Amino acid sequence: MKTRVTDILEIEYPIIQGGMAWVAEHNLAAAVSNAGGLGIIGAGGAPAEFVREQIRQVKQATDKPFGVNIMLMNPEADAIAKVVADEGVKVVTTGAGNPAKYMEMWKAAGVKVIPVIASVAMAKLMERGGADAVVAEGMESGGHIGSTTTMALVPQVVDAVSIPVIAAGGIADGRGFAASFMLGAEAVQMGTRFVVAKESVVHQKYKDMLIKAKDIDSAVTGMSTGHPVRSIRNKMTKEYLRLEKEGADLMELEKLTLGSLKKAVVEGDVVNGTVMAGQIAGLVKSEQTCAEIIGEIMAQAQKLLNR
Ligand code: TUI
Repeated sequence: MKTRVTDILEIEYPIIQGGMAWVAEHNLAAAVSNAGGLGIIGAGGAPAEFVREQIRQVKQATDKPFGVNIMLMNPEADAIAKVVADEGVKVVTTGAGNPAKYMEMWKAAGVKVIPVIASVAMAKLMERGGADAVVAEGMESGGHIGSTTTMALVPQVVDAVSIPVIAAGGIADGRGFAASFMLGAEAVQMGTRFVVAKESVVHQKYKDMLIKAKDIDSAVTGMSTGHPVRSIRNKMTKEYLRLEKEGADLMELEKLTLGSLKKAVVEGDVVNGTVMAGQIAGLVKSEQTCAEIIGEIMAQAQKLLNR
């Protein structure tokens, strides 16, 4: 299936893996790229040299294009932005901020830039700044989210910009893929489904929690701090939401979330850690290889889109 996104990124299938902090490391990124999608290393809060090492590992494991996601709240974002250009990475996606100050450097290095945005205004700003495409991410997503749903956001972004739009948030199968294309998207980005991929190195307890999750099992913490984050409901989210309701300040709230994603992903502490996942977790039922996931989605989508 050819779209402007598959052309620009030189990939076989218009499926991009989310740049999830701690989760999207070199094994997962290489597996998605080898399966014909775009694998992405999630730099998250990692130091720049760690990201360089991850990039080199993916290069060893695949000749296919792959990307790096830069979480712009990372204090090392400037250094990571340079590493991406130095290492000849083909694609960068950004999250949780405005990447304008890096755009010139990346363009000069021939890097394709795809900011993740959660509003029409930010999409227009990114297009004016030279972005090659945008990921329009709805609030169904896991992790740091905006406030508009995928269903409402994607068509409005599609109408507002002429660069290609990639839909994200609440997509985990061929139906979500086909629906996204009906809204005008030219690719999808998925996170939650790839968290439970066989090649994903997240702790088994994290995968099991997503596989067991039902439609209503996620919660959004941090509404009061301006950094809303969606994760699977657990002891941490209950405590966080209770403190938020009582008007606790940022310092007190951060005690619960400092290092809490690593705690869940690496240590498997799904009680006190942050188990970031999207609302679509209820649809994700088993561990499959990235090739199986992509193959299944493309077959289902093609059948639906041909109807
Ligand atoms: O970035 C994400 N998802 C993330 S980042 C992350 S790491 C983290 N951990 C704990 C607390 C906070 C973050 C986990 N999940 N998605 C892309 C995304 N970007 N969603 C929303 C945005 C966004 C928000 C504001 C993009 C631009 C933006 O602009 C603000 C401005 O005006 O600068």
